[in-house]
Amino acid sequence: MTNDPTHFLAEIAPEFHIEGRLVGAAPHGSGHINDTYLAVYHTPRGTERFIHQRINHNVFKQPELLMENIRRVTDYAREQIRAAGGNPEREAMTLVPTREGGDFTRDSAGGYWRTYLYVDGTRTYDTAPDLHAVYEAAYAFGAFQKLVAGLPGGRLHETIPNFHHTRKRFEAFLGAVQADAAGRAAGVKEEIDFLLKREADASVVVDLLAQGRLPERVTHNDTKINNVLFDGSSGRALCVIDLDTVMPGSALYDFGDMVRAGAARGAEDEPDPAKAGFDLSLFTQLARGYVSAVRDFLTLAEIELLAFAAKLITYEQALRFLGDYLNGDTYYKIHRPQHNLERARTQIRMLQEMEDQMGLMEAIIDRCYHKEPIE
Ligand code: GN1
Ligand code: MG
Repeated sequence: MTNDPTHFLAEIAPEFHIEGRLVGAAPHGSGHINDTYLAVYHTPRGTERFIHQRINHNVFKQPELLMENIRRVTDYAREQIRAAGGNPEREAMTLVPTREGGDFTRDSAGGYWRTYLYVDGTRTYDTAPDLHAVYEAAYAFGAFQKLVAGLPGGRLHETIPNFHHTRKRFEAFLGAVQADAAGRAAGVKEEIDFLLKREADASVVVDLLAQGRLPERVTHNDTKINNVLFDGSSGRALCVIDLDTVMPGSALYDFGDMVRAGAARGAEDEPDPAKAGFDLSLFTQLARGYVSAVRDFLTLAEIELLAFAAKLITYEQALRFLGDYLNGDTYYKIHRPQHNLERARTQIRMLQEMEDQMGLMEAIIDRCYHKEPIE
C-alpha cells in the first residue's frame, strides 16, 4: 500500500467501542503485510493500549470474510480457554467491536481497519532469545491447533485461496520465470534451476489431502516466532497472534513453516549466505514443543510427514521469494533492491542443509513422538 496510513488513525479511532481518547500511536511489530499501530488512549480507568491494524487489501481480497474467520476463531478460543479455567483476555486475542457492533471499519480511502485489545506485560521476539522460547513457541502453535480443532459452524473461509498449495506455488513460479517481467531471470539462473529440479516435492502433501489420506484442519499458516505472544515475566508463551491466515489447511504446513522460520541460523533476509542455514538444535526444540502439544490428536500419517513438511514449506517460501523478485517485487515489502533475492537465497541454503539431514530430522520426530530422550 502506498498511501501513508498514519493520518487515518484519528479518523478510525472514534469508530471503535473504546471509552476514551486517542492520545498517541506508533508503528508496531515487524509484519510484512499489514500496517500495525500500538495506540494509547486516555480512558476513565487511566491509560489503556490497543492495537489498530489496517488490513492489506491487496493481499487479502475479501477482508469481510477474513474478519468473520477471526471473529469465529477468537470467540471459540476464548470460550474454550474460559471453560478450562484460563484467562481468555491473556491467552487469546480479543477483537474490539465498532460502535455499531461490527468487526472492522473503513477509512475515507477505503482501507479496512480492525482493533484488538493490547495484552499488557507481554512481548514478542523476532528471533528466539534461547532454546526454551523456541520450545514454548512450538508448543503454543500446537496448542492452538488443538484448541480450535473442534470449531463449530463449518469450514472457515480461505482468506488466501491455495495459500500453501505448493503445486500451484510452483506453477506461479514457473510463470514468473517465463514472463521475466523485471528482466532478472538471467541473473539468477542457478537459483531458478535449483528450485525447478525439486518440482516433484511440490505435489506430495496436496495430493495426499485430495485423496483424503491427510485430514484438513483449522491451521494458523504463519507460524513464525514473532507471531507468539510471550508473558514478559514468566517467559511462557501465552497465545498466538496474527490470525489473518487461519483457515482450512494441513497441520503439516504449520509445523513446516515453524521450522522454516524458527530453525534458521540467521535472519530470513541475511545477505551473507555463510550466515544462513538450518540449525538442528533449534529443530529439535521445535519438534519437542510441537509434538508434545499435538501427540494425542494428529494422525500417524501426519506425524510421519513432519520432517518432510519442514523441507516442503522452505521450498515453497523459496519459490515465493524468488518468484516475487522475478515479478519485480510486487508482493513482499522490500527495503533494498535485492531483498527478495537475499530472502530466497537463505531459504535455498536451508533447504540444502535439510536435505542433507533429513534422516536425522525424521529420527528426532520419531523420538519426540515416542517420548524417547534425544541426546
Ligand atoms: C508474510 O506478514 P508476515 O511477515 O507475517 C507472508 C507469509 C510468509 C512471510 C515470510 C499473508 O508474513 O506467508 O511466510 O511473510 N504472509 C502472507 O516472511 O503472505
Ligand atoms: Mg503474517
